[in-house]
Amino acid sequence: TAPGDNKRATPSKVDYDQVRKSISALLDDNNYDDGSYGPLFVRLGWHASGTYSHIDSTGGSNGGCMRFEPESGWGANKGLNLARERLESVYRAHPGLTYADLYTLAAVVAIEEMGGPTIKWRPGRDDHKDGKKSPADGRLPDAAQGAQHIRDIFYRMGFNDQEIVALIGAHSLGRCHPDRSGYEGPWTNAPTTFSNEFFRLLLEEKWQLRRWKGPKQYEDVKTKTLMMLPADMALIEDPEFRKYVVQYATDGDKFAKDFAAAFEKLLELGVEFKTTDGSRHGKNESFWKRI
Ligand code: DDH
Repeated sequence: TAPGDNKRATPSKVDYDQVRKSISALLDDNNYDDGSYGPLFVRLGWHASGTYSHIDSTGGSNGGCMRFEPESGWGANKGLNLARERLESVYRAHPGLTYADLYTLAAVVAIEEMGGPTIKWRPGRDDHKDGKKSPADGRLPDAAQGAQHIRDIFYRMGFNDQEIVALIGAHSLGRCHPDRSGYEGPWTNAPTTFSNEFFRLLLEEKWQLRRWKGPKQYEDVKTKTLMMLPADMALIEDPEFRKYVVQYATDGDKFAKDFAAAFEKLLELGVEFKTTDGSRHGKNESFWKRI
């Protein structure tokens, strides 16, 4: 080989087990939120991917464009700069790793480390050099809206009602921050543990409008410490969504399994993987085993 050929490692040379370990080491921090960056990493992977439209095949996690304007400045992405900054050391330690792969793998590792299911993940996302290919703002869901809006947003990505409910079960994790979204508080009593608690609480607690100066949100009548967004309440108000809320509230294993499948699909929207057999979209089991 000519001198200099191997200066930059190719993605297949990246040791993704080591990348996973580097991400895991960044999760815990007693001075941050509930003691973990995990929920923020999950939101990062979701917002990187959730811009996809199957109508014109734009958006999605490929490109890693959230690190550039305009996506970095979108209201919906407020606070995610903290996740990207925290992951910067991982990017630097692994030549050949792309931001686009890193943002999605961070979400996968966070879910697994917080007790969630194993999610199939594979590398292959490219980084764009700027944010020129980012779609216009407005592709991520608005928490103030209801079932119709949720369907508009997620059908555009190619999801059905069951997948939508499973995905939003990620609100078992994390909390709302007044300086980011304007909303306040956690959904569950264990915001750093992946579980079906979000669905159980939706059905089992009584929810009332919170009286405060902030945006319209709900609080549990009993303790007033937990919250629901209007868009969360839509999952029990809409009969079709509610059917799946009931299923997942009673069967945590089914939720974990369906979530893993839907989240894997989410992270791959719009990504053209170059597989070893030359096919572009094919799922290549042996490739997964190698990473
Ligand atoms: Fe979400 N989410 N999300 N969400 N989300 C917020 C936080 C987190 C909506 C609104 C909000 C998903 C779907 C929806 C996570 C994961 C996922 C916040 C608070 C708002 C508002 C942000 C802040 O103030 O810090 C709406 C609306 C929807 C919808 O679909 C209708 C999905 C699909 C996921 C996913 O991961 C698959 C996570 C995790 C958080 C907690 C972040 C944190 O910092 O903690």
